[in-house]
Order: sequence, then C-alpha cells, then structure tokens
Amino acid sequence: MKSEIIEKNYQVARERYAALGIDTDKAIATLEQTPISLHCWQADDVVGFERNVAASGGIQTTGNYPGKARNIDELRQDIAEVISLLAGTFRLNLHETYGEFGGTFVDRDQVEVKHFTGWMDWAKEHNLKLDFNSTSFSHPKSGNLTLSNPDKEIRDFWIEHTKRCRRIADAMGKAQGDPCMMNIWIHDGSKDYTVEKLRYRQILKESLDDILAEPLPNMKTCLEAKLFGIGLEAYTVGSHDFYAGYCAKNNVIYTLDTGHYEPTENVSDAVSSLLLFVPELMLHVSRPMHWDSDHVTLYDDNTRNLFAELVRANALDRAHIGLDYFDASINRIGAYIIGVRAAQKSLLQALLEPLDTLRRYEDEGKLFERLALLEEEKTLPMGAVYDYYNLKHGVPVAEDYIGQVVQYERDVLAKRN
Ligand code: RNT
Ligand code: ZN
Repeated sequence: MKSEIIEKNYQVARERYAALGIDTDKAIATLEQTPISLHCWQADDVVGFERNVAASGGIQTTGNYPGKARNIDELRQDIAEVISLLAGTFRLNLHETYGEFGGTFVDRDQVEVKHFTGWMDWAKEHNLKLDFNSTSFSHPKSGNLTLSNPDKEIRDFWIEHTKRCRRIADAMGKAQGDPCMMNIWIHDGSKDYTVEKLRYRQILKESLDDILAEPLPNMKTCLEAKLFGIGLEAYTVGSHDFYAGYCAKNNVIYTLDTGHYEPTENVSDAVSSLLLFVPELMLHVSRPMHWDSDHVTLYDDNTRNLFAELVRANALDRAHIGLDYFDASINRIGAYIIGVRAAQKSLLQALLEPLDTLRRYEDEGKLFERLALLEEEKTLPMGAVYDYYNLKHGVPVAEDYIGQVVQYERDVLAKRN
C-alpha cells in the first residue's frame, strides 16, 4: 500500500478525532506500549514437546492444516515470524509442556527451572517477556479430576506439578525483571450430572490454598474460570462463581477467557464487577463459537466491548492481555496475525472513544445524545489510524500481511511434513 496515502489518511483521521477532543498520537503511544501475550500453543495445536499427542482433557483442536511446528526450533521460528509482521510490545505465553526436555521424558511432577532456561535466553534475545501456565491436561493422570480429585495420590501429583510451575514462573520473572503471569486452568468436571459438586469444589479450594501458600515475589498467579469443557458438559469445578469467590477472598488475579461463558452473555460486563474485588485481570481474548476457545479472535462486538470496558474503567494497568485459541484448520501463522490485529484494533477503537463527551451526556441524562455518539464512533476512521501505526513501525499495513504469510507458508511451512 502506498505510504503517502496512508499518511494522508492519517492526517485526515487525526483532525476528525481532534474535533471530538481525541488525541490519536496519544492513542498510538498507548497501543505501542500495551503488552500482548502471544500464546505459544496456536503454532502446534497445543501439542508441546512432552509426549507428542493431541490435546485432550476438556479441550480439543479441530483441523489438520499442514505446517504446524513440530519441535522447539520450528516453534521459535514461527513465533519470530509472527512478531516480525506485527507492531507493538509482545510477551510469550508458554505452557509447561513446551519445556526443553532434551530428548528425555520429564513427567509433570519432575519439571524444573532448567527446562526453561533456554526459553528465557531465547526470549531475552527476542526482547520478549515470558508468561507461563501449568498443564494438567493431555496426560494419563488428567482424567476428569486433577486438583479436585478425591484420590490423594493423583491430587498430590498435580499439586506438586503446579507448585513447581509457580517456581519456574518465579525464575522467569526474576530473569526478566518483570513478574511472570502464571495461569492455572484445570479442566476438572464431569460429563454428566454430578451429585457431589460441593465436595470437589471444597477439595479444589484446599489444593489451591496449599499451592498458593508459597510466597514467590517474581510471579503472579491467575486462576481461569470456565463454563464447561469438551466431554465435561454437565459440571465444571472451577466455574466463574468458584473463582470469582476464591480470587476475591484471597486477592488473586482472575483470568477472564472470553470463550468461556454462555453464548448470550456479555462477558465484558464482568470487567467492572471483577475489578472491584480482585487485584488484576488476566485476559484470554478468544472467540466463543458455541464451544470453547479454538476460534481465532476477531474484531467483533465481544472483543471490542471487552477493550472498551477496560479503557472506560481506566484499568489497562490492571489488565494483562493475552490471546487464547488454537485453530488447526487454517494457516497457523495467519491465525496469530488475525487475532493480534483484532485485539489491537479493538484496543485502539477503545482508546479513540470520545469518552469525556459520552460521560457528560450520561451525567446530564442526555440519553439520545449518548446513543447517537456511541453509534457514530463505530464508523470513525480508526482503520486509518491503525494503518498509520503499522506503517510507522515498518510492518505490513492492512491486507498486505496476507501475501507475507502465504510467502512464509511457501518457504517454510510447506516443507514440514
Ligand atoms: C481452556 C482454557 C485454557 C487453555 C490453554 C491452552 O479452556 O482456555 O486457557 O486454552 O491453557
Ligand atoms: Zn483460556
């Protein structure tokens, strides 16, 4: 795309927004500095490097598009490619199963910091900070219950795993001089109607109390709620209410995955409620397409509303933005770019909202005026600002990335089989 046109469009957009009292340069600066954590698992369908099996335990990938990353080098190559096509500040979000196990089998209750020092070095070289996740799915001991399992032996295995993961996250945080966000999601639940709902929740609470007891200053633990899992449709131990209560009571970060709620629920509405009672939010920006989170994040109402609520609550500094989806049916590099760009556009749109005027209208009871401006802001030239942002950083503008992704597919992905 011609850079003169993009620059010209930006100047027009800048004036248009300025007329509404909005500083587009300031919005661009905020967009530049707001980190987005890239989930490593889109590159290889959540397989990882432990036992090379498809994801199981409440989650599932569908599709077999060729070219997925088969080992740590390919995964790193893909992540580096993704980042080269995007402007902004990025982090990399790893699961425990993506450790560097050096060809030996390391079970989940044996994992150590040393399995991630290679990642720490790589991340540093690529100017990325790391986030982390314990992994209790895709394992023979996953079953239907992990941390909430009444069987002490199985429960202790996962408690040990999760404790070790917190220590690894702490080492990452220390190495990078910035806290590592560690997410705990467990699929625990039941396919059919459950009688002892309270019992499993009681056990999960006790397991979490035990896990979180160790003070680790360089990491922050986040707990992720879910409505249901695949094969676990009737009951999820770690439901929204469970974690909202747990996090509020224990001052723990709540992970809001936009793919995890009732299809008709407006997930963004949870932001302002949770922020009153939990210290921070971790966001898994995803797309709920009837089930779970394997659809690529889009610039849709859900995503836009989420970012609008964060900006309206002035809470960008209390929110950690991460993506979470795993689509195996399209070019996986392209899936990353679409999702990150959707999140960035949604954030930018939120930053460009004429909030002072909207607030004033609301205060003064001018509800027609508020609704009219909310409608008008939707078609303001945000796209021109976003194009300029990408141009300024020397990365592909608008649809130009499509050709680059296809080129990478031809040069690199197509040679993997
Ligand atoms: C699953 C959760 C969880 C996972 C990742 C792989 O429903 O959303 O965050 O997607 O940990
Ligand atoms: Zn998630």
